Formats: sequence, C-alpha cells, structure tokens
Amino acid sequence: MAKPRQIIRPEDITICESTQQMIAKARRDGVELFFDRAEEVKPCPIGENSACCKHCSMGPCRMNPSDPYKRVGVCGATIDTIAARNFGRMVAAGTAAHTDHGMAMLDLFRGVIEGTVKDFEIKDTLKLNEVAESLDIKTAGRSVKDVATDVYKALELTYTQVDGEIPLVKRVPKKTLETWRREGIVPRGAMREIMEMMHRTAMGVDQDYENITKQISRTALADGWGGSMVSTDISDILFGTPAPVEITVDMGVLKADQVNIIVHGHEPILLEAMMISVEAPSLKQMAQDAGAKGINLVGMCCSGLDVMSRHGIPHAGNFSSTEAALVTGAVDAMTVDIQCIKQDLHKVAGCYDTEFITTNYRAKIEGAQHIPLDEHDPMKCTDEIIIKAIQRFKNRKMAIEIPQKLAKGVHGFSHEYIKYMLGGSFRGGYEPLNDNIINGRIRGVAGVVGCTNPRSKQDFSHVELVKELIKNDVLVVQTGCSQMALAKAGLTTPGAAAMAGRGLAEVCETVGIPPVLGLGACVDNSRILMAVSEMVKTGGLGESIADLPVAGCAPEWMSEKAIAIGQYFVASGVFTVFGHTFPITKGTRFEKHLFSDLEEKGFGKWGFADSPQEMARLMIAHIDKKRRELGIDKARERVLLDMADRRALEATA
Ligand code: NFS
Ligand code: SF4
Repeated sequence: MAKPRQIIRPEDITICESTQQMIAKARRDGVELFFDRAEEVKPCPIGENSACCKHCSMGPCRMNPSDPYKRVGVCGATIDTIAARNFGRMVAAGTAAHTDHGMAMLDLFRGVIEGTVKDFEIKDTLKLNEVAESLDIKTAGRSVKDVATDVYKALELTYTQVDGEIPLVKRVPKKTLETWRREGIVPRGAMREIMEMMHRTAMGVDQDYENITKQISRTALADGWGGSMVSTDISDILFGTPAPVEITVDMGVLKADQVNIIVHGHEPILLEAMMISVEAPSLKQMAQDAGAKGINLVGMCCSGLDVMSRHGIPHAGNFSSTEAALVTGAVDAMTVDIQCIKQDLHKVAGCYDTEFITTNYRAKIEGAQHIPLDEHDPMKCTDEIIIKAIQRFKNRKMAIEIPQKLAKGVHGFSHEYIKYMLGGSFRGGYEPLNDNIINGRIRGVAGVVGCTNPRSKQDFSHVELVKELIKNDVLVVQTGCSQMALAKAGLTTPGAAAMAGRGLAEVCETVGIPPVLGLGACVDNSRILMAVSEMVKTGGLGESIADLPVAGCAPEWMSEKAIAIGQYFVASGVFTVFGHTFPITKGTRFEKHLFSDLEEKGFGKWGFADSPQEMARLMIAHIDKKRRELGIDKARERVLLDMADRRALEATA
C-alpha cells in the first residue's frame, strides 16, 4: 500500500494569508496547485548543481557534484566549462526575454510615430526629451515626431548593432565603462550578444570558463543597459513616467459583486488597452445589465506592477498566487500575455469556470482560448475578453470565497522621482541621498527584487530580509514579485519608517517616503541601474558603481530572467546575493570566479545565502566594507549617540 502523502500545512508553504486560505480551499475542492507538484517533483540533484551537459548527442554527460573533477564529459569538457556554458545559456534566455519584450515596445513606439497605431500616443514628452538628450539627440525647436523618430533609430541599435558600443552606454559612469572596455565586454546589440552566447556555448566552441564568463557579462549588459532599459524608457514615453501613487493590494481587491478581470504577464499594452475598454459605456452597461456593480480590473505579477505604478490599478498578488487567485472562484476572466504564466493556470481556471485567455502570438497554451491582441486594433481583443467575463459573471454557479486581506501602500518611484523627491523641484538631484549616505543616516542602498518560488516559503525571505535591512538603516528599492511581497506585508507605507533604524527613519519622515521604494516591474530594474549611475555621477561616493555602498538580492528567484538580471548587476559593479539555490557546483573554479575573482577585476560579485538573516548579514557587511573604503565609516558612528545603538550596530556588523 502506498504511504499517504505527507500534507504540508499552508502556513509552511507561504506567509501570504490569502494564498494560505486558497491552498486550503483548493485542497477541499480537490484542485492541484504548483505547490503540490513542487513536493512531488524533487529537483534533480545533478541538474540543480548544473553538473550535466546535453549540448550534443555524445552525451548527455553527468558529472558527480560531490566529486566534480573526477570525470569530464565525452568531449573532455570539465565541470567548469559545463557549468559556465549552462549559466551562459540561462543568461542568454533571460536577456532574450527582456529584450524581446523591449522589442515589442519598440514596435509599438514605431507604430505610434508612423501613425499606424492610433489608440496610443506619446504621453510623456518630457521623458522623450530626457531620453533624447541622454542619447545626444537634439530636442530644441524640433517636433515631437522628429525627436521620437531619432530616439527610435538610436534605441533600435540596442538590438541590432553589429559592432561598436550600444548608444545607452552613454549613461554608464565613466570608470565603470572603462572597466568594461578593458575587459572587452561593452555590449553590441542584444541580438548579436545572444547569438554569440548561444554559439560559444555549443559543443566544441568556447571551453575556457573565464572567457565564457566575459560573454556572459556582455550578454547580460545588453539586457540591463539595453533591452530592459529600452523597455522602461518606451513604456514611460507612451504611458507616462510613474510618480508615487497609493495602491491597494492583495486578494481582497477582488469584488464579489463586480465582474473581476485579472491581467497577468509582462507587456503593459494588454492592461493599458484593457483600461480603455473598461471605460466603454456599452460594456459598462452590459455589466450592469448582468447584475454587476461594475468591472473590476486587477493586475498580477509584473503587468500589474507596471500599470499600478502608472495608474493606481489594484494588484492581487505575485507569481506564487496566480493559481490561488483563481481558486477564489471570483475571477470571471484571467488574461495573459507573455512570461511567468504557468501552463496549469488554464487547468485551474477550468476547475472554476473562469475564462482563461492568452493574447500574444508568442505565448499560446495548449487547449486555452486565444484572442490575439493586435496593437493596431487592441480593443477588439480586450472588448471581447470583457464580454466573455461579463457572461461568466452572469452564469456564476460556483460558491465564491474571497480572502478579505487588503493592504495599502505607496508605489511608483521612478529614478526621476527619487531625484525630485529628495531635492524638491528647484534642487532636484541625488545630492541629498548621497549626503545622507555620507553622513551615515542612510547606511547604504539595497535592491531587493525578483520572483517567488514554491521551493521557498512564499514571501518569507523577501519580507524578513527587507525588515532586517531597513532596521540597519539600509534604504531598500524594489521591483517585481518581491515588491508585491513587501506591499502585502504593509512595508510600502510611510508609516513603515517606524520599523527602520533611527537614521533611515529620520530621512523617511523628513521626506515623507516609505523606507521601501517600489520601482515597478522586473524590467524596471533598469531604473535601479540609472539610480546607482546617478549616485556615482553626483559625487562623493567613489568613481564607479563598484565603489558604492550598495548591494542587491533576489531571495526567492526562479526565472532565467533573474539570472540575467543578477549578472548585469554583478557586471555593473554590484554585490548580488541569491537565495535558496544557485545553479553551480560548490567548490569549483567557476564558482570562485563568479563569487570572488570578478570583484578583483573591478566588477561586483555573486553571493549566496540560505536564510534572510544571512543574506542581510552578507549585504550589510559588503555595504560597510564599501563605507570603509570610501572613508565614510567614521561619519556613521557620529549619528549613533547612545551605547545601546552602538551595541546594536556592533551586533549586526
Ligand atoms: Ni521578474 Fe515578472 Fe515575478 Fe520573477 Fe516572473 S513575474 S519579470 S521573473 S516571477 S519577478
Ligand atoms: Fe557531453 Fe561534451 Fe556533448 Fe556536453 S558537449 S554532452 S559534455 S560530449
């Protein structure tokens, strides 16, 4: 007889109470969620250590992770070659995802400029001009169309440029750029870098892990300072640069008496078009006739983050909660575009009669209905989705159960806004931030970003890590599913300053900001690059990004995109810690290369930790090391007046 499967309590799977409640309901309903499969499908111990290669049919070749140099592949490839090639392909895939998303934004931008796309327009001409000037494109006395056309041409090079340096590296601090030039890793167009990465990792090509790592960095930089940055810039130009806005999050945003539509994915166009459609009087009337109090548009994952920062649309939760939201039975339609969309959403939706609709030709799901979104007539798609949702509302049979949890917070801190809020409209700049770092009120800045993962208790590491950081006067900037974890936990309110150390709390209270600043979706990690670049250019904190007292972390990562992001931060000069697992065999030369040698070359480096406390310790130790090197460690001590504070500091150092 088979042993009964051990049932894991929902509170051990996630700290998100809404998701806990829905896991319990799914079990009652007999619906399988990805949490259940994560228990059943154990990670392959060889794959987990990146100790296998299947790049040709002489293999697949498996190494022994506990004795990694005992064997080599049939072709002679060592564990270092194998792991570096695997890592390189993850970076290539992640970079491709961000740059292809950026490419779609460029397609839209081109359509708007040429006039073939009529439902969107250039909303933020200020941003257009800023982007133009950062690319040395003249703006004075020129028409919006002319400037936009030149911006388009320059940004297209971010993808297609076959030789030389992409235009956006003009934004990189001089010394950081010099390091890249010395190492020969200034990116060309992303298409070229991804192609070369794939080529060099094929059987029998680049078999020197250090040389492979150079191309890994170059590819990742084509993402951070290329594809992702273009995506953010174009989204801002077309839909408006975010500014702080109060937002309601968590599953309580679903409404029993309204037509609930969740938009999940990554490209802002679907949700932006949906926002126009829900305002159509005929559809509003149709919803009313069906007995609904209204149409409730809600975001999830990065699509949601993108649009909530710009327009205050409510957000239901992050990656690990997308199935759980369907389990409420209250979702009349879930519509998706690209990336992080679990194939089983279609099946879970089916269990609750929820309409599940894919919209992008690049991302179909077997068996799911597909309504293509054409940017030339986007409302044809979104109107149809709304009509389907209204019909589902009218025919709701299932009992619904909506977790009543809600949290409010302030989000939408673009790097431009950070500049403004700290300096005011007359003195906009990063000086106040740098000054507060130099005088020690703020110890440093940490980016806490990335996914959630069913192999790691949902949201737990994000929340505990951030609490630990702000308690130690580290200002936290966030994107992606991590930002949503903290939003649900209530740390994105100015009141959360009470949980910060005295210095950081003082700055937050003076400026009126939370100690945790949400910058948007995952592609908006490019805003963090811009912020650190501004910090260097403002002066007083060293000459390159690698000199800054900053660190990054993705505690619950799962996507290849996260690896690409981590690598572009490392290559840009940031110490970047990943949690719960890392695709590498411990004790190998490739590990040492990523985790220490890179720093000696003037880059950042990778770190790994299992617990949020350990992640915080590593990050704070790095920040303190940088403060010492900058000679501003003494200043910090002066801020702390009493012995209790001094002891607290010593205890965490
Ligand atoms: Ni980023 Fe966004 Fe979330 Fe991770 Fe997925 S939604 S792009 S990859 S899981 S943060
Ligand atoms: Fe094995 Fe080498 Fe082929 Fe990889 S490339 S599968 S290590 S023979």
